[in-house]
Amino acid sequence: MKFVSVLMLFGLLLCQAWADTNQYDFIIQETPYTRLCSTKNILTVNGQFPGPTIYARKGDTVIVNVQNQGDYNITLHWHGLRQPRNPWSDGPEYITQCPIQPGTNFTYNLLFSEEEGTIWWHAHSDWDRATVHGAIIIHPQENSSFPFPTPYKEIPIILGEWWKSNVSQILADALRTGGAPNSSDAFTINGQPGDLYPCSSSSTFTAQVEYNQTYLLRIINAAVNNEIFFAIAGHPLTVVGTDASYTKPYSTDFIMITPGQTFDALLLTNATNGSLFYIAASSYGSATAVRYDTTTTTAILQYNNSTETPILPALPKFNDTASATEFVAGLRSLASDVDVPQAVDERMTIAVSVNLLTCDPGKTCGGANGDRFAASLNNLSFVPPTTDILEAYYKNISLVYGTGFPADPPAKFNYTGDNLPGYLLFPRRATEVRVVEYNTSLEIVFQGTNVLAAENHPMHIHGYSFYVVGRGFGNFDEEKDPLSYNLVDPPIENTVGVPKSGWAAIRFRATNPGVWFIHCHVDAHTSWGMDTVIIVKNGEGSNEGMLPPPSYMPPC
Ligand SMILES: *[C@@H]1O[C@H](CO)[C@@H](O)[C@H](O)[C@H]1NC(C)=O
Ligand SMILES: *[C@@H]1O[C@H](CO)[C@@H](O)[C@H](O)[C@H]1NC(C)=O
Ligand SMILES: *[C@@H]1O[C@H](CO)[C@@H](O)[C@H](O)[C@H]1NC(C)=O
Ligand SMILES: *[C@@H]1O[C@H](CO)[C@@H](O)[C@H](O)[C@H]1NC(C)=O
Ligand SMILES: *[C@@H]1O[C@H](CO)[C@@H](O)[C@H](O)[C@H]1NC(C)=O
Ligand SMILES: *[C@@H]1O[C@H](CO)[C@@H](O)[C@H](O)[C@H]1NC(C)=O
Ligand SMILES: *[C@@H]1O[C@H](CO)[C@@H](O)[C@H](O)[C@H]1NC(C)=O
Ligand SMILES: *[C@@H]1O[C@H](CO)[C@@H](O)[C@H](O)[C@H]1NC(C)=O
Ligand SMILES: *[C@@H]1O[C@H](CO)[C@@H](O)[C@H](O)[C@H]1NC(C)=O
Ligand SMILES: *[C@@H]1O[C@H](CO)[C@@H](O)[C@H](O)[C@H]1NC(C)=O
Ligand SMILES: *[C@@H]1O[C@H](CO)[C@@H](O)[C@H](O)[C@H]1NC(C)=O
Ligand SMILES: *[C@@H]1O[C@H](CO)[C@@H](O)[C@H](O)[C@H]1NC(C)=O
Ligand SMILES: [Cu+2]
Repeated sequence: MKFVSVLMLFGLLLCQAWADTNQYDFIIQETPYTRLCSTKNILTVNGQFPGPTIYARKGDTVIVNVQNQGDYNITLHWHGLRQPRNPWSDGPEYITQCPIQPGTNFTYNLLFSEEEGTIWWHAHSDWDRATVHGAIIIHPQENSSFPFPTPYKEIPIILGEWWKSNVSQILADALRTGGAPNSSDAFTINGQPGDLYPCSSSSTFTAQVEYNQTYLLRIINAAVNNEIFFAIAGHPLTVVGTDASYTKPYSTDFIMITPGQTFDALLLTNATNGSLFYIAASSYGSATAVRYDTTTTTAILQYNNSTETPILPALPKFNDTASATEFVAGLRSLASDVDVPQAVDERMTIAVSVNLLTCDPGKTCGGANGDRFAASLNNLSFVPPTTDILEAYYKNISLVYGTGFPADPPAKFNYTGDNLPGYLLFPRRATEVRVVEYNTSLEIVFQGTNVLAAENHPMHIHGYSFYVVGRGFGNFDEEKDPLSYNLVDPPIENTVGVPKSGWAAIRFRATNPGVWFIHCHVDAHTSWGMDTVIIVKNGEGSNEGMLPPPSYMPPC
């Protein structure tokens, strides 16, 4: 009798697990799309731009079968998904896998754990993510609820960036000449540039809303190279989450969102006067002397089928660092008892720089001073290997990477000083990783520098979310700055905007073994080498080691 009931219980659990296992088929293909008066083929998933939304509940497992029917090598990444012990499905090309080559398939296993809220998926090969991306919406577990009254409806807002010409060509040209990639021709909201661009007004995204309801906006910055200011005319927003982690409700007239980040925000539809309201976004471009796309994308918030002329919100100016800073300073995690490491086993300082590489003799390159643009972390400009680092680590294949990524900048200098010496411009090219023991309590201070050009860099870590315990301008002061850390309720993020000419300090405990990419989420900077990798070793316990690889990984 007892035996039978145990079996039944097991059966129920299996059923439960099965019911929570969702499967998606993603077909990568070239699809014609018309924007800004011209038609071109773009790479899509299932013909959609943005791509399909993945829905999950906290703790689910989701399987995504990818068939590459396009002409390019591609990989997909599940941005902000911790993937406990499972770097095999993380996705960055030549870091955790070799690409899915045209005409082949690969299956990703998405392991959801602590995340609840909004994250997203995107291609992680070259700049394919410009059009190959979509939302991942993680609802509370069955029978649990949001930590705020259940919203009436949800509205996804995916911010993107559009080039009239072939994005692969933009990247290829930039890498060939060493110059800056052409800036985009438009921003998009849910794939549409909006009324302020030619030929776009008939296809502007419109959110139909009812009066006096609360909507949950799931805002994702999928733009390739731009941080973005976002606002809705006449409607303040209440931020309740970022990067799939809840925040204390925070009322604001606008948000600043870096590439890679997400915000969940509540919108109360309180307009009574019959207007139409623009939802609008434009660049926060913090570097001087860099050409940004300064256009504004719009969507429409419409009540009662109103057809008035829409009202534009007041967005901060593209170079308004003060507004960007003020917004970010207000973010706090919801719980005040979050598990922030109070002590640190290991501290790293990572200097984040835009650099130059010497042009080949006798040639003139497209970067500053006739040299090539480059970028670095701790003066190392990352060179992607041709075999993926995860495989090399797992199988002990030598000469793929080194373990010499330094815990500190190789030479201290006045990182945010003016008129820095010229030798700082030229980094060393290498494929170096940092090896970290399991369960290390790690602090990383990302120190922005004024080498070549200072700007805000959105630093992203795969396989982890982290506590953003401090941010500031100027050089990080090891004595003074930790005194003002927030070790009580810092926001939990997977991408942190390191202030222009400033620093950001993060903490996390290294309990997710694997090979995890760390990089600036501005793709131009990623391509220039503003990247590195941490390898977190296995722990001793039975649940502290990397999962075995799946039976099939794409070959190099
Ligand atoms: C990819 O998957 C599809 C559908 O499961 C299958 O028909 C096809 O044969 C697979 N292709 C390859 C190259 O494995
Ligand atoms: C949710 O609640 C319903 C009704 O009380 C119950 O039947 C179901 O088993 C619960 N689900 C979970 C996952 O607890
Ligand atoms: C886009 O550019 C890439 C890189 O040069 C090239 O391989 C590809 O054929 C181009 N695609 C189209 C549709 O022209
Ligand atoms: C990039 O911009 C330059 C200058 O405007 C233009 O000549 C070139 O064709 C552009 N490249 C692409 C791929 O559109
Ligand atoms: C708005 O809705 C709330 C509850 O949902 C209700 O209490 C309130 O009276 C409504 N206000 C108006 C002006 O309809
Ligand atoms: C409606 O309200 C908005 C926001 O309060 C305001 O900007 C706009 O001018 C008003 N429109 C009319 C027609 O009164
Ligand atoms: C909605 O309410 C907020 C205050 O909570 C106010 O600032 C805003 O102007 C109102 N919006 C409209 C369109 O009336
Ligand atoms: C929309 O209609 C509702 C009632 O149907 C009204 O209370 C509200 O003021 C209207 N809002 C706008 C913006 O027209
Ligand atoms: C808006 O238009 C649709 C379609 O014409 C209609 O069904 C709906 O009732 C209208 N809503 C309002 C609030 O007038
Ligand atoms: C922003 O740019 C404008 C020119 O467009 C300039 O006048 C202003 O000084 C800049 N502000 C900052 C804070 O750099
Ligand atoms: C670093 O440079 C800044 C700006 O030029 C200057 O104000 C500061 O005094 C310098 N700090 C040191 C330690 O030299
Ligand atoms: C595609 O990936 C394979 C395996 O790494 C590589 O050999 C090949 O050069 C790649 N093709 C392109 C166009 O990058
Ligand atoms: Cu950057």
